[in-house]
Amino acid sequence: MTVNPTFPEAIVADPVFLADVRAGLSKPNKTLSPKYFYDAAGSELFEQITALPEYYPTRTEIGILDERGPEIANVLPKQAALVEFGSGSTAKLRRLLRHLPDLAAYVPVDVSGEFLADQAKTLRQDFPDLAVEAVIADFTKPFSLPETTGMAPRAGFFPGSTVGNFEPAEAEALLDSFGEILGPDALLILGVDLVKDKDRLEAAYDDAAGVTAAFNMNLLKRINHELGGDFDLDAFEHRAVFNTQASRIEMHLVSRKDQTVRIGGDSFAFRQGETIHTENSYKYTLETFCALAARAGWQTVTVWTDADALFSVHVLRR
Ligand code: AVJ
Repeated sequence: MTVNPTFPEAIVADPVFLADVRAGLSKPNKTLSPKYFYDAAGSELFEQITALPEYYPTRTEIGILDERGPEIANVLPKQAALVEFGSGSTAKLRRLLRHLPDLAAYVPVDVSGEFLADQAKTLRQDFPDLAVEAVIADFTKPFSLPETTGMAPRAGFFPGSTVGNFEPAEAEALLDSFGEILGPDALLILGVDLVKDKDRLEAAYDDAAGVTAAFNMNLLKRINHELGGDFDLDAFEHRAVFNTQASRIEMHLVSRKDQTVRIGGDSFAFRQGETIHTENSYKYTLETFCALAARAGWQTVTVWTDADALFSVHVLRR
């Protein structure tokens, strides 16, 4: 989204968003990319999701990071640069930083420049000795680390099971690319959600308060707002199912009736019950994830889980 600075209300359609929406809704099995969930409203809804009783990943991962902070500090070389791929909120990083007084630099990487600038500012206030070197980039594409990180040993941080948003083959390519970006001998600390009971998984993505439903529906709101779409929000509903075969939670928006939706000059027909597949969230076992990491050239140094084995934190080395 580009906001005209003179007229903050005048939203100029993002041509890439438009092209992606057109392409996704033109397929026989309609799709929209989960990366479009995160405008300001969507990011706020995601923050609310992380606090839901059903959504165990965030609090479980934070529990593991708190408990294992001293061990993470031991395995990280002194004066390392920590590169966070997609630095949504700094909540997890802040927990880690309490244990890492010797970190030379923190390099948050995110596509949202505005968000990054805000974060960097408050982090610098709270951790005056830490060099914060924000990089505006899409972490799924190659990018260079700031020169100032120089020869510092590198560690990557990829929490939140964001890796689960990628197809396993893409996740493998992504981890390989992280290795290329970080350079030889790097470490990578990442959070990975684990396979578990289907009911528990589905509840985490279809909460009683309807926050995840609102998060999913926000995609349609964005299309209406930013691309001039005319989605009737009452004519779609949220669905989350665990696809056991593929080992992934799938989120869909289901058309409640036969209908046609217009976006700009285009129209898209929906049959009753037809869905837009908006997100996959892959769930791994410790074995399947370690094998994926190994295929991407990463050796597992340590894996921790919580007592109920809901979530895992992996430390990998290239
Ligand atoms: C941010 C991708 C880790 O898959 O659990 C939460 C996104 N979607 N509820 C996840 C999400 C619906 C989340 N990730």
